[in-house]
Amino acid sequence: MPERHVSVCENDFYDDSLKHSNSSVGLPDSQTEKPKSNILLVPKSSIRVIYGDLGFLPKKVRHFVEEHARLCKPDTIHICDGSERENDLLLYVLQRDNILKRLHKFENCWLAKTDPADVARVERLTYISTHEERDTIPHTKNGARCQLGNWMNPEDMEQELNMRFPNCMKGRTMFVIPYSMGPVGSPLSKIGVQLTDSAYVVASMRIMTRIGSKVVEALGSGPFVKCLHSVGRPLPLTVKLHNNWPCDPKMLIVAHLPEKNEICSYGSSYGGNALLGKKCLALRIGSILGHREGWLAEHMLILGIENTKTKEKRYMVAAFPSACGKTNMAMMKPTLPHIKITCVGDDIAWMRFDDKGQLRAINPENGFFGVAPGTSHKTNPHAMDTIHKNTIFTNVAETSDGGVFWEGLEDEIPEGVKIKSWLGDDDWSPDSRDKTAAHPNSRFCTPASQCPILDPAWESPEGVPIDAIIFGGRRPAGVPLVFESFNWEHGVFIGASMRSEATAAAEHKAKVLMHDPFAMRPFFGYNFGEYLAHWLSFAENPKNKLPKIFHVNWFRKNKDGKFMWPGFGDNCRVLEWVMKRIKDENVAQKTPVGSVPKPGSLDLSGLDEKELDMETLMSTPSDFWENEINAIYKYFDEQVNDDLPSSIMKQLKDLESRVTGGGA
Ligand code: GTP
Ligand code: SPV
Ligand code: MN
Repeated sequence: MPERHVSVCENDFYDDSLKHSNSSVGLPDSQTEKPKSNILLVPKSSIRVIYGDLGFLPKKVRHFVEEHARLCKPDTIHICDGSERENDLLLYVLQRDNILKRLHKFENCWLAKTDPADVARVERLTYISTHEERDTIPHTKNGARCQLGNWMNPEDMEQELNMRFPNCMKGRTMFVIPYSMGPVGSPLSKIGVQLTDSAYVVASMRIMTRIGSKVVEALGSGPFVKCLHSVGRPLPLTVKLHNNWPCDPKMLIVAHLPEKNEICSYGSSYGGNALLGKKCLALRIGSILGHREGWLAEHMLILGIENTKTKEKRYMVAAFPSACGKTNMAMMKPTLPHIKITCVGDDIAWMRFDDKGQLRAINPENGFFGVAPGTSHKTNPHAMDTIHKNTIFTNVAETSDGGVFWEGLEDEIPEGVKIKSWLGDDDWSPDSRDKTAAHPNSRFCTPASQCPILDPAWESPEGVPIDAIIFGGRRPAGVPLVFESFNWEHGVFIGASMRSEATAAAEHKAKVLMHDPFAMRPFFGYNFGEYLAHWLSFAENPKNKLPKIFHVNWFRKNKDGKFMWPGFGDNCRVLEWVMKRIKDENVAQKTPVGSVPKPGSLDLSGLDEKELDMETLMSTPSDFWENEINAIYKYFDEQVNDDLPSSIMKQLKDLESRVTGGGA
C-alpha cells in the first residue's frame, strides 16, 4: 500500500491554519525584515507554508529554512509553534498514516513500530567533520581502528551530503522545529533549529526539548545550531516500507560539522540518530562548546538525595554507558526509609564551576527517552507512574487490552490478556519464534514534568550544586560494588579507564566488554586526549571545590551467572555511603584500586545478609586487576597515543604498582 503523507486539503486543521496565512505570491528576500508572502519560490515551483508564518522567524532562521527548502524540495512547510493544537494535528496525521497507534488503556499514549532495520543509534555511521582530523580523534597506533569517534574531512562530507539531501523531501512536509536545550531563556541554554520531514520526530522533540514560538522569541538574532534531518524517502516511494516507517538504513549518516555549527542526519528516525537535540547537540556539539567556553557536557544523570533523619540534601551526577542504569538511578525509589531521591535529569548534564568554585549542573532535556525492558513497578515504580499519559512508546509489545508489554512486566499483565510482539506475533509467548516480545532497545518518550519525584530545582537556571561524580558500568567480574578515587586526577583516570558490556542501545551485537571512557565513547565531540586535559584543568583553579569521584558496579555476577547485588532501590545504600564520604566521614578503607566501604559501614538493614556476599562484592582480585591494567595500557597506547595526558599515564603506573605490590 502506498504511504500516505501530509497534504494540505486532506486535513481540516491545515485548511484552517491556511486561512490565516498570507498566500499572495512573491519571492521572499531574506535580506528584508519580512518576506512578502508565506510562499517560498524555488526554481520552477513554489512551496507553501501550511502552518505558521515565515515572517515570524528571525532573519537567519528564515534564511536557513529557505536554503534547505530549496535543497530538499519538500511539498509544504510547517513551522512549529509548540501549541497543543499543533500537537493534536501531528497526532492526527501520525495516526492516520498508521505510524502511531493509540493505546486505549492509557491517556494520550501512543505506540510506534519502526522498520526492524531502524532500532538504535548507528555508531559506525556517526561522523564528526573538521578540517584537522586530530581536532576530532587521536591518532591510533598499530593500525588500530579508532574507537573514539569517526572523522571525515569536510570535502568528502560535502560529497556524502550532496549524495543524499537534494530533493530528499519531495512529496513531504518539512517541519521547522525551533528548540531550546535547557530552560527557555536561561543563560546556560542553547538553541537549535531542526528541519525534519518526520512528524514522529516532531512529536518526540516536543517531549524531549522545549519547542516553538517561545524559543523563537528567546533566540532573537542570537546564534543557533542548524540541524537538518530527513528520513530519506521522498515520494512517490520506490520501495515498500516496513510498518509504514520511512527510513533508508543503507544511506544512513549522522554528521556533525562543528566548524559550521551544523548537524545533518539522514536515513533514520530512531532516538539519538534523529532527535538531534539529544546526543548530537547536547553531547557532541555541546562537549565542543564546553571545551571552548570552560564547561562540561556529559552523559550523566543528575539526582538529589536527602537524608530525612539528618535533614541533609546533596546533588550528585552519574555517568553510566547507554542502557546501564541512569534512568533507573535518577528515579530510584530507595529501600531505606530515611533516604529520599529526587530527579533532575536521566541522561545528560551540562556542568560548570560557578564564580564561587561550586560545580553546578543543569539538565538540558525536557523529557525521558528511557529503555522500556526491565522497567516495572518493582524495579522503577516512578518511571511506571510517569509513562501512563502523554507518552510515545516505540518498539514495545502491545496487549489485547490496549496496553503495553515488555520483558520485566511478566508479573503485571492481567490474566487472559494476549501479547502482540513488536514484530507482530499476535499471540506471543516466551516460546514464540521472536525471542523477546519487545525490542531490547524499545523505549518510552515521556515528559519530565510527569515524574512524581521531580526535584523542585530541576529547571533552576543556575543549576543544582554537585558534590559527587559517579562513574559506572556493567562489570560482571572483578570490579567492586563501589570505590572512591584518591583525588581528582585519580578520578579522571577512573573515568578514562571505564569499561562496560555492550548493550542494545547501539548496533553492537555481542555482550563484549568495551572501553567506554566517561560513558562518552559514542558522544565525544572532540579529541578524547583534549577532553581529558579539559577535565584535569579544573584542578588548576584553586577556587574550584572539586567534587569527590566514585565508581560503582551494580552488575557483578556470581559463579552461577546471577547478579550479586540486588540493585535498583537498594542502590540507595551505596549513595548514602557516598553522602557520608562527601562529609569526609571515616567510613572508607584503601584498596589498590580505590577506597571501599569499611566493613559494616554500608547500611544493609532489611536485606538478607546471609544471601549477600559483601566480601566478594567489595573484593579487588589482583589477577583480575593485572589483566585489567594490561588492557588499559593497550587501549591508551593504541587509541589515545600521543594525546594521552602524562598525568593519566602516571595514574595507570601508580595503579599498577599498587596492584603488583610495589607501593605508591
Ligand atoms: P540510556 O537511556 O541508553 O542512556 O540508558 P540508561 O543508562 O538510562 O539505562 P536504564 O536505567 O534505562 O537501564 C537499562 C537497563 O538496565 C534496564 O533494563 C534496567 O532494568 C537495567 N538496570 C538498571 N539499574 C539496574 C540495577 O541496579 N541492577 C540491575 N541488575 N539492572 C539494572
Ligand atoms: C543512549 O543510547 O545513550 C540513549 C538513547 O540515551 S539514544 O537517544 O538513542 O541515544
Ligand atoms: Mn543515554
